[in-house]
Amino acid sequence: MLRFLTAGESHGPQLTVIVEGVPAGLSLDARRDIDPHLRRRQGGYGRGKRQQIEQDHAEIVAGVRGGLTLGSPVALVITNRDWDNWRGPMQVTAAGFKRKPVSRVRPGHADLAGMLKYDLDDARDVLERASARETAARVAAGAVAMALLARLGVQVSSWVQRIGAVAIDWRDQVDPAAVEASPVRCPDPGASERMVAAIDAARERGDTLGGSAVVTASGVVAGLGSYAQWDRKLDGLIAQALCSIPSVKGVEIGAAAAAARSPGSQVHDSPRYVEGEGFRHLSNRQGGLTGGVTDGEPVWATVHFKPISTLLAPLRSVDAHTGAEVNAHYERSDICVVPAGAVVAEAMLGWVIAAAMTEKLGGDSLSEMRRNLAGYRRSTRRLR
Ligand code: EPS
Repeated sequence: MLRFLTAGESHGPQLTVIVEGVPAGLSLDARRDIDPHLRRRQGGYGRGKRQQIEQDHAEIVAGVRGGLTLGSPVALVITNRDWDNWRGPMQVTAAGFKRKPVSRVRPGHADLAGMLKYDLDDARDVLERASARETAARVAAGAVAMALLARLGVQVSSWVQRIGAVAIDWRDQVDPAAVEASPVRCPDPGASERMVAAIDAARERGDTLGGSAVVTASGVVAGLGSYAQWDRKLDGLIAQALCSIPSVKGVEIGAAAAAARSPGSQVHDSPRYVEGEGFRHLSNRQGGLTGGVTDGEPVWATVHFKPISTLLAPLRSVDAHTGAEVNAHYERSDICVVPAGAVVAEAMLGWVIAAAMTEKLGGDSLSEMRRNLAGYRRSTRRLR
């Protein structure tokens, strides 16, 4: 079983990730396989000043020897450079600690719900962990999954479809170079410019913007997941993983919203048998998933992000200590995180697919997985 756990506060010393169940024999190098994804997550037009402080790098501290995974847990550490500025407020020990509680909770942030849940009188105790900083740890875990997926013929990618009111139509072919070249990870240069202008205008107003990103996994074999039990359906697992990303309030598998508006005759993907290739579909509106099981087409989903909840022009809110109506707390913030969120969505989709492949193919060693994949592919090409 593949699983990962993360720990770390946004302004604490470091983020820590433990990835368990990585097969033995996978070549893994942090600078080659993980850091480029961390860098992509840090980018994107509309980020705040924090990203000028951090230069995320993952250090592998367990589970790899001589460049190859051992089959034991892989442990990773990402240092928070900003810790140097927060040693006082974030100190671990009690002696000499002075608390300056944050009580003007932000609408749309976990501040208030977290204080109520854990009986805390300081929103900082909540916001340090309910921070998108945690997504750096997820991207590191996802990068390990993607290193495995690359050896199993799967590629994961993403692109931004909407920022605020600026959107482009859905497309099934996207030039990855155009996405990487865009400051907002949008493959259309004209729309990219309009998105950048929309972010600038939001910044001027002291406001924030959300949007939507498409995330795709290609090269996925048919038969991952299950139609037999609710908690093993892969579409459900993908939706959970993507919806758990901070700011995400909605996930569509395939062309779900369009399907809801259309008659059945225009929605379903007809299968065909292609000699030498096996079963294929003439279209892929179902997002590569039928009945909770992959059908051999690329898996794709659209992730909808709400605008982030820390606004320079603060929203009216409440002081959690006094109950008085006040302006919400503000230190500094991002304006738009959709481009970065798309990279996090890649990590989460890659993670779920890698976990499903490990379950299907046996995950003790990479050689075992590759052998089983080759045998499985042969059997799925047969017309019975
Ligand atoms: C975040 C607030 C900002 C973001 C942070 C998430 O951090 P700070 O409070 O230090 O300015 O930059 O995101 C990251 C640090 C990151 O690496 O993505 C929040 O409140 O969620």
